[in-house]
Amino acid sequence: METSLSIHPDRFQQARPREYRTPGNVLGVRPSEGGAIFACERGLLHIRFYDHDIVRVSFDPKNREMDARSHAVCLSPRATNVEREETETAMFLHTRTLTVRVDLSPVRVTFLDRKTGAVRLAEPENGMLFAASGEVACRKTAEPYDHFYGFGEKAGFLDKRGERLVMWNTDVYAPHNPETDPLYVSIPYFMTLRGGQAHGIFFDNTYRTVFDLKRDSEIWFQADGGALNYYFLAGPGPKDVLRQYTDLTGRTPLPPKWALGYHQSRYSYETEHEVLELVETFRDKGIPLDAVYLDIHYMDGYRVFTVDRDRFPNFEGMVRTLREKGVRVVTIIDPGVKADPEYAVYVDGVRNRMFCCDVEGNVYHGPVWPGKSAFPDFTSGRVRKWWGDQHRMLTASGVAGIWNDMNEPSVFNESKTMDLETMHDNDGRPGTHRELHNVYGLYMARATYEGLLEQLEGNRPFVLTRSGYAGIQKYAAVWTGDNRSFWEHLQMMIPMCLNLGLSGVPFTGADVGGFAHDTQPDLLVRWTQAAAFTPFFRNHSEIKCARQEPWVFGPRCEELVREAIRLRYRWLPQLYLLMEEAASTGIPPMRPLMLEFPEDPVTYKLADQFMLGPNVIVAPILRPDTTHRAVYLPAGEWVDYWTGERWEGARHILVQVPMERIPVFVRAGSALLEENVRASTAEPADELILHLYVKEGAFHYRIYDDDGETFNYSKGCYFEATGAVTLREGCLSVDERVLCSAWRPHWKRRRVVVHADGQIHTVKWNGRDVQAFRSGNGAGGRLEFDVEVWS
Ligand code: MIG
Repeated sequence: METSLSIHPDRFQQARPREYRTPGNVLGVRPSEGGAIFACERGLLHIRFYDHDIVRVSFDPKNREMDARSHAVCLSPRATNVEREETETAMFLHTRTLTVRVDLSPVRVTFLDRKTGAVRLAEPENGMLFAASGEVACRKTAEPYDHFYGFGEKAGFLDKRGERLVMWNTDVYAPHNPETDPLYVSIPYFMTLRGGQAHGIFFDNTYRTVFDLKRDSEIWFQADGGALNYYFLAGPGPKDVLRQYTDLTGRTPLPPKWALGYHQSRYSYETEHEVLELVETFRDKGIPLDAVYLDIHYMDGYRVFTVDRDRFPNFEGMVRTLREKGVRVVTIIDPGVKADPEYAVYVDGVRNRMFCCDVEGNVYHGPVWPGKSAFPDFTSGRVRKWWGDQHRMLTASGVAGIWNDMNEPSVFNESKTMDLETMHDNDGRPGTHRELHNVYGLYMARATYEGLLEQLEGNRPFVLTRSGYAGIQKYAAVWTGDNRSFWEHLQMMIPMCLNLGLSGVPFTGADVGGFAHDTQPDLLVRWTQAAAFTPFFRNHSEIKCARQEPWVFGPRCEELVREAIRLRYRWLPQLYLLMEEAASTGIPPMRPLMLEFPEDPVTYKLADQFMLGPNVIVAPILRPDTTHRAVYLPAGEWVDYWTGERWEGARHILVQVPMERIPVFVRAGSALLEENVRASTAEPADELILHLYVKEGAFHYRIYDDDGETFNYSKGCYFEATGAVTLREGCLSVDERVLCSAWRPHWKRRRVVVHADGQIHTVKWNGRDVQAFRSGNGAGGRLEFDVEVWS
């Protein structure tokens, strides 16, 4: 807690400007593969295209060419046709879409549109800087109407203009305020929206980095060490930037279906009996459930890869019983290994040099849950393999997913992490913790993912992580850490997940109900309703606060929470379809409106509502005692999911929201998939419901399904169909085509529900007339009919 003393005038000193140096003039240029190398008076500038619309810039004051290795980038440069053009004063590198101009005296880098010659991103004079301390910095020209998104996991609102953001993975239990920074995950990447067009910068530097977006006319990004190494992603649309960024750093593999169900957690469910009873209660009460989490109490004295046999005498049996009930178990694993000479993991780790050491070779120890602990050096492939292998004792018992916590790494000391001089092997290129701190969590998640991949016999791993760096999406889902049961934190969940999604991480969510602080029934209801539409959906709360399972506040609250969870299960095929698209495009299911409507300035800061896919707007209630809210509907026609009422967009509307509802709007001229609700995803869905929100004209839909569990889909074993829907003068026709039927979905019935606002006199399905019946009442005219399941 601070008092007014902290703003005493004597304490307020302007930071002294650093003694920055500049590269000076270019002395010589030579062409290099996919680009060129510029020898400057001080330092070396290396430019290389990774594709026609992705270009890497690396300036190193120590004259090193660009480093071929990256902790995040998995794209090898694609063969790109680069034309070089030299004038007296500048060198131009052209691809078919992008031009990089390098002015020679002094050196300066500008990105331009190849076709129009328009400047996409400019640098002021002295745009590249470095200091004797090893610091590097870059300045770029900003426009007054620029908006900035991404930056991974950040508190506060959607548009980061006016902020100064730090990347240094940090365990923050409290507070999570709009100004709390940094948090657990560092993704030194952002997207600029400039007058409807977008470009991206990925500053691939693992040292502590800072992004200064406070100034009107320029932005800064700066790192404590390493090279000034960044990628310019040319867009031109925001979705193009996301595609380019995820081309570079990878995409989330399709998760198992169960990972998209409802998950229940608590710090901690402490005994076998408690866990079994918990699951029984879900089943008795008809509340769907796919996973239960075991927090640190399941271990023996917080020793990772052990089980407390007093609390869980028949751990394997418990996991098996739960699995039979359709519920998976996810166990927590922290990086800290208890320093205990009678504990095999520690002994083995010390003897085989698996732990981080100082440069002289002494194991680094720091206090965490188990007391004095050592920390595996995940930057080494050898250690990752060893760590991955440890999971066998869990996977052999049937554990289906792993939850990586404390992997910033968090240490209970003054600096909150390991000593900065601690060394990492970094696969043979040793570096300090100062350099590699930000990738510790990334490599732990990778070790876990790769271990599970080997052990789960062809089933898709599920890893949840608290910490990460750019590229974390390849290995894990990310939850936003220790929030609290505050309405403000329900509000903050939306921009936090949206910016993670814009940073390449689609599989995200917050602790539903709030982790710390006692939740309240109305907050739990509203939170569950909102989170039913976030990709990761887990209720979690801490040891010292009130319990928050769906039923603890009595029957009324239980009923509302159950309905919200059931709504999630209805929507599962839609979410799965969107996850499948995210896996191939990088575009997240949960997205800000600006991603779909980059030309509409009303969407630029909008973060109290979001989209699920390209056609659904979700506008949760984010305040107590609120039964109305304003919803912004962008241009187009929108259909109220609950009432069928139609709204012309490009305006705000006021909607009435009773406690049992969450406002949802579907774009007219699009489709939605639903299934019958089940106790868990382990039960096959019997029925697929295709909702067609029609309007005069035509649109397409897509259906996707696979076994939901294995990687067979990647070998072609999936189901895919597309449909073309046309409505003309009361005649509706749908033509559906199966593109792949190597996988046979479980659906036994197929229902089509047509939401229209006018008379439909004829319905044709694949050219044949069908008899549809009218259903529903109120504003929405609905027609329903069944069609044959694909044979
Ligand atoms: O701060 O394992 O964010 O979800 O329940 C304690 C106990 C360490 C922090 C995680 C939280 C988890 C808790 N952990």
